[in-house]
Amino acid sequence: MNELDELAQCLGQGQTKRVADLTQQLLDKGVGPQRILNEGLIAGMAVVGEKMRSGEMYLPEVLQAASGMQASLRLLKPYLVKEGAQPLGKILLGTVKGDMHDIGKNLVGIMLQGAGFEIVDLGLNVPPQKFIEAITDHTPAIVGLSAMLTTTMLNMKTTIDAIGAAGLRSQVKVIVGGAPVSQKFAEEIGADGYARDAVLAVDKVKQLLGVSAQG
Ligand code: B1M
Repeated sequence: MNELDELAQCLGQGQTKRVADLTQQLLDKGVGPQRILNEGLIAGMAVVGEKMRSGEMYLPEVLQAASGMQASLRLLKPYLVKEGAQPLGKILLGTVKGDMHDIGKNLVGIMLQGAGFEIVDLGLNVPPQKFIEAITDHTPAIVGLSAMLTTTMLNMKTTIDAIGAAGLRSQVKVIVGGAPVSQKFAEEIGADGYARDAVLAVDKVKQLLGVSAQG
């Protein structure tokens, strides 16, 4: 088995330390962080998702896998983020109210930071009021909402509506993403953009802010 497959397998088995060690070994060997992410971590997490759906894996085991992913992402982050560049704009990020999934949102934050944006991360389970306060405090150009459940994705609309009711909607563009979210849903709830993954989120933010692809 190659080390990327082993990384995916160890992630699914909840071997946090081994996941971190393998990530470091792969980086030391010069394997690119995007490959480690896609062929190791995301591939491993997809298997975890399938096992969760089929009832083969339970919540504590999924949490353990998530902790391995977070440990590995901490090691990958410096390789994915360009330090010292002048920020291209400020992005407010958060997982909407009721939703405890933050790995995808964290990855979106890392990729945006890597592309030169300043990130204000409100974390997970963020109520609309907290987004409103943060827009007032930080004046971001873009607000990014993440949701991973078909139930909590509805809170994206609640959040966008609350931003509108607070009179702040014209000050920010809103992008949405997460496994159950689609372009159609984004349009229905009045978001300005949708991105399927973290790389496309960078493209969408650049497009909305008129920043060149190289920028
Ligand atoms: Co949860 N969970 N979970 N879970 N979990 C899913 C989402 C699920 C699909 C699993 C399944 O059944 N197959 C399912 C949702 C079903 C549905 O609603 N349709 C599910 C369920 C049911 C639940 C609970 C209800 C389980 C229970 O309690 N019985 C519960 C809900 C808790 C809550 O939120 N209130 C629950 C809990 C958890 C844990 C806490 C144990 C853990 C999360 C830990 C954490 O995040 N810190 C967890 C995990 C890990 C998963 C799976 C296995 C993996 C999610 C993940 O991290 N993927 C997931 C199954 C799956 O997705 N295959 C599942 C890796 C990550 C890199 O991808 O998050 O998709 P992802 O992010 C991508 C894109 O979506 C996109 O870019 C990211 C990077 O490319 N993206 C954006 C995300 N946000 C974006 C924002 C953007 C743009 C793009 O712009 C702003």
